Amino acid sequence: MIILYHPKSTKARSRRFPLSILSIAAVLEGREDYVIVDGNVDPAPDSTLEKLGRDYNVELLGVSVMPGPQMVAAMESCREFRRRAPNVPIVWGGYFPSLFTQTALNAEYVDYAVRGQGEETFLELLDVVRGRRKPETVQGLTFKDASGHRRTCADRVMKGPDAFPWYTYHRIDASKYILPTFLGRRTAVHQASIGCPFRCNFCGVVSAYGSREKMESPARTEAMLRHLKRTYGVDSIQFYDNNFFLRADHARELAERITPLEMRWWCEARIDTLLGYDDSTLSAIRRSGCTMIFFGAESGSNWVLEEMNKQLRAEQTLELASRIRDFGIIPEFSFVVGNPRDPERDTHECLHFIRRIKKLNPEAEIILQHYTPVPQREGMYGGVEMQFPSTPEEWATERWLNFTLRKDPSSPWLRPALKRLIDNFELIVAARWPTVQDIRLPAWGRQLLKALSAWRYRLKIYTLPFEIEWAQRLIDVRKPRVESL
Ligand code: B12
Repeated sequence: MIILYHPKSTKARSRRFPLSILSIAAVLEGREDYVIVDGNVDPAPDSTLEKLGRDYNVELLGVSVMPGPQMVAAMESCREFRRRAPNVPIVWGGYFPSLFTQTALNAEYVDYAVRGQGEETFLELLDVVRGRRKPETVQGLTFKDASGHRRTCADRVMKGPDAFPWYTYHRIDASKYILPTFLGRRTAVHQASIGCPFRCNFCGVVSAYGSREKMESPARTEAMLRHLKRTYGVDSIQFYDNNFFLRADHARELAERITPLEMRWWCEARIDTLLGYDDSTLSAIRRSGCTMIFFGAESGSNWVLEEMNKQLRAEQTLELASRIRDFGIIPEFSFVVGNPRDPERDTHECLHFIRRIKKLNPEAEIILQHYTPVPQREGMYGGVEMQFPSTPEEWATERWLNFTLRKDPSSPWLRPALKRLIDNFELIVAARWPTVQDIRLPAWGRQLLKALSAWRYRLKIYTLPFEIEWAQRLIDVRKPRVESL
């Protein structure tokens, strides 16, 4: 028996298909005896793991680990599982071991770390634990040898989604993962590509997957969505792709294929890519149900965009904000504010830029994040020198959890007053234009927030917005962005 474990990563109301584990399950289906344990659904996953360990001959525990709270849950469960079943090997896969391979292996309870795409590596690792193959021959694997030394095998060349079987939705209780959002009553998730061809130096994807992107064929995406609609009544989709659109012909074909499904959908895209599409392609995308697109605008200053290696100009963001309005697609622009080279200048320029966007397109939604360097394969830190933790336990401390969640990165270059300015500005913009994504927000709450924030926004008075915080608590405003679900 093989256990695939997806530790708790989010609250029940934000639960989505655990695609990372479903993709490993897909290659085991029909050939191996396996079970999926999802901490987002199972209220006591550690007892389930323990019971499985007792009742079955478990050959391998495969754990999916994303940086942040999921890593903490993985750490606690694995520690406990190792104590109760010391002979069962444990492998970690996902973004945490891909980005922090050595750190993951510094835990006594992690025997193997899988870097990047996991399907084939996991199958080959099964041969290793069954004594049929030497670990050093498995691409994408890092392991501890008999004397405890770390051995890193060559990287695995990534394959496109079409090379692997469909997700095994039938092996989980799908109804638990299909929930209402502003897109529809039954929203599901799908990822129709892997990797990203850009090399923005603040993003972890390039370190985990290299700088290539492989896309699913439009025919397969259509077939999967059709299956989700027919079998589970799904009426809307959130695409997880890091970069949903790469080529106009692909986007056009996909849009035409999925139009008859009448689903509303959300995705992430690049500003420059979309600007390159002609009007008829953008209309086809809209007709196919595209409701909102998340764009990493990152900054309103070209010197910062260059620093981030974003390969984008701020003027392009303004152009897109205005053009996309004609097609009825809501843009959601994300900014990373407080660049360490000159955090004051960056912040002020960025806030000014956001005001220009709002003038061009008041519907545009704004997300502000504090600049947080992302360790890229234990070496580069987005241009900043920082000492990162060397064990999962240290990553689990409050200081580093806050850092990972970008809540309070405690960056030495971000003065508390500047951080407050960023947070207050975000709060006031969010109140002035409450997001359409908040389906729980009553009309009176929307009006109250708008009324309280309008004068502040107009007069640029961002300090001490207590009354808005109070109103948000009163209405129980949450941050219901699809992106952060
Ligand atoms: C969905 C998602 C979430 C969901 C998770 C929902 C769920 N199902 O539980 C939620 C919203 C909770 C979430 C939260 C966060 N996320 Co997130 N998330 C994603 C997203 C969009 C998709 C991940 C996914 O499912 N991909 C599809 C699957 C098929 O791919 P995969 O996960 O890479 O899995 C493959 C391999 O990694 C490997 N693998 C994975 N697991 C396993 C297990 C085994 C045993 C093996 C062998 C292999 C293996 O094989 C798989 C198939 O090839 C990615 C971006 C992206 N598109 O990848 C960001 C991403 C992973 N998230 C990220 C971050 C930063 C976070 C947060 C810290 C953000 C925040 N500020 O709050 C939080 C913390 C999460 C937590 N609680 O610990 C970063 C991670 C990199 C980094 N910078 O550290 C990413 C890459 C986004 C980004 N571009 O920055 N996230």
